[in-house]
Amino acid sequence: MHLERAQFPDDFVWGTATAAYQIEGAVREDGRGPSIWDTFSHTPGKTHGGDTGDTACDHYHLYREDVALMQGLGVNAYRFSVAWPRVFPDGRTLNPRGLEFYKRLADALLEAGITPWATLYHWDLPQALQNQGGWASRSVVDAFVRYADAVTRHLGSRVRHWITLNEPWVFSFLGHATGQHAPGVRNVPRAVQVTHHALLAHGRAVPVIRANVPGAQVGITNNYMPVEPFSATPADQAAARRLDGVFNRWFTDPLFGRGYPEDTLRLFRLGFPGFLQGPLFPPRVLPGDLEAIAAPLDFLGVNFYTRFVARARRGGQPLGTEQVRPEGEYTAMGWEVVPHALRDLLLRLHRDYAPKALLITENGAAYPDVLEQDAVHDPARTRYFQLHLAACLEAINAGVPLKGYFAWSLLDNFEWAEGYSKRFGLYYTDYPTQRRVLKDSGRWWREFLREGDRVGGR
Ligand code: IFM
Repeated sequence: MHLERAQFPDDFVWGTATAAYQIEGAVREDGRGPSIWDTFSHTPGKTHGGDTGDTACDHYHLYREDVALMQGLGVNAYRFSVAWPRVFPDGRTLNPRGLEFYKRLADALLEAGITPWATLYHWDLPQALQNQGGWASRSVVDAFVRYADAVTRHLGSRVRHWITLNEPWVFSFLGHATGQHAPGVRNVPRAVQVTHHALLAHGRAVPVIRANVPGAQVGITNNYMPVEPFSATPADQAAARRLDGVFNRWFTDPLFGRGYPEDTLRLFRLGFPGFLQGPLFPPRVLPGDLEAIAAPLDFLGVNFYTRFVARARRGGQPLGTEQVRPEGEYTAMGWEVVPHALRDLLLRLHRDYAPKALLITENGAAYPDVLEQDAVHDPARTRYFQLHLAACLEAINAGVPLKGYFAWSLLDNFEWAEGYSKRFGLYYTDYPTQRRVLKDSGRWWREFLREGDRVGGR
């Protein structure tokens, strides 16, 4: 496979991504309050081995070193998230010391010639707001807008690129339906209501961010799960369509002014005869909500890892489908490696929604890395990146306005319910010493990005 940086547009954004709770540690420093992930990870049985983000990668103290690592890789952008509980520890009172950290981080990035891309919400809701109902309560929308306002007013002179939410599907459904993530609720109607509050919080924050940040570029990041039918039978096709509604269209149609998809609304209202009994759980949508959610975006952020192959199955299974796991390559998360699904997804998003720009805000893979004398040999991860970059290139060449790619992740970190057992980094994190070791995949990235410089790719 021939792949070089110069094949991509000159102004392509090349970055790595992380999130606050996954890397920062320092959970009690400078006035930070507890978040739902502190509570959840400290609850016995919720995370692998009882792991918590208390120390994580100690990035709060090592951020300068970490910026130097990015510089070493040759990236021109870095996507991080701001921890809401540092900024509003009790959900109400602004904590200027919390904001200072992000000012220092942004300054270090700018000095290093790396453009900061900030995500406002990557799953760490202040526990104080959860105590008032969290994302299930409509009052969270005002709280989020207030938070977005404070952060962008204070950081807007340094950070121009803003992502409101990371993966609303995940924090809505894994947080409130299956309970695998914080706050660990298992209540499907509540999860559906959460999706609406999340999208509304996003839409209401967009104009506020624009007003605070000169030349702002504002978007949202969805996790996309392309769903393919197991066979061409009408039953399997219908099953795939149902899941596509819940995974993908529910979170994209309203952003682009189409409201919630009718078939998924019907599913939530009535269920499907023979598959799912209803009535179930329509979200409460007030007049004006859908208009707010459809606030124009500068870009759509795409997190892509794998696809879902769906087969119809009556009874028992959620949404009348079961997942088929085809023969093939899988990562340590048990996720199938399917780069063609990324290309097809980008083509579809461009065709169906025509966003001004698309960015891959996360893509990457976990493998069981082993540190051997200061080296980590991870050829499968390098191949994963190469295959997915090739898929991006195919989409670009077919006319998709794909403007950037952020590798997940800069360094191994706290993988939520999986704790530290899953490693996604370009740098290996040796947690006992906090030493970072560049993996072979990171070396490949460094060469790839440098090569582009030599042939004039910047
Ligand atoms: O680590 C997560 C990240 O926080 C959100 N997207 C998926 C990644 C891998 O699971």
